[in-house]
Amino acid sequence: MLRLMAITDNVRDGEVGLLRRASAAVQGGATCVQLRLKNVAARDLVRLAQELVSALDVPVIVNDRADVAIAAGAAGVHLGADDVPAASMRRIAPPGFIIGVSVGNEAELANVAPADYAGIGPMYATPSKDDAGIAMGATGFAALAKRAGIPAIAIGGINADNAREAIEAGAEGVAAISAIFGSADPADAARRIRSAIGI
Ligand code: TZP
Ligand code: MG
Repeated sequence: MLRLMAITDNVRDGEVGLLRRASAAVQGGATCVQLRLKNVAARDLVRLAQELVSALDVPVIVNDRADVAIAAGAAGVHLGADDVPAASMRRIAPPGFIIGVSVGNEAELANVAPADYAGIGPMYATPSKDDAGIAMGATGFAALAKRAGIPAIAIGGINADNAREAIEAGAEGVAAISAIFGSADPADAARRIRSAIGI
C-alpha cells in the first residue's frame, strides 16, 4: 500500500475531473491515494472522500482531517506537524485505522512512534508546497528514515527520474503530487514511477 502514494493537487477540472485523474493514477499503479485539498469545506471533503473510497480499490488517506476520513469510511489520515498529534489520534482511532505523519526535520521524529508510516521530505525541491523548506536530498532522507523506526515514504519533487534514488536511500515507497496529477496522463505518469522503483 505504501509503494506509490498519489496525492491530489486541486479541483481545477471539477470533482469529476479529480476522480477521473485519481482513478487513472490507480490504473497506472498508484497503491494508495491521499486526498489533500487545503481549502475545501469539510462537508464537501467528506463527499469527495466517499466517492474516492467507492471508486478506487486502493486505500484512501485523507490529509489533515481524521473526522472527515472516519466519516467517509476512508482507510486513514495523514497528519502534519500542526495537526492533531499522532499519539492522541491513535487513542481515538478505529481499529486498523492508518495514521501517517509528516517528518521534515529531526524534531518532528518525536511524533512518529504511534504512526503507521512517515512521509519524509522534501527530498527534492517541490513546486507543490510553499512552506516545504529546503530539500534534504538522499542523504538527509536516509538519516531521518533510519531514525523513524516505521516505514518511510519519500516526498517532495519525486518523479520517475529520481524515485529509484529514494528507494535506495531506504524508502518503503514514494509519494507524488505534481509528477502524477500535473501530468496530462496520470496513468502513464504513475506507471513510469512504479517501473522506476521496480516494486
Ligand atoms: N510535503 C512535503 S513536500 C510536499 C508535501 C505535501 C509536496 C509534494 O509535492 P510534489 O509535487 O510531489 O513535489
Ligand atoms: Mg496537515
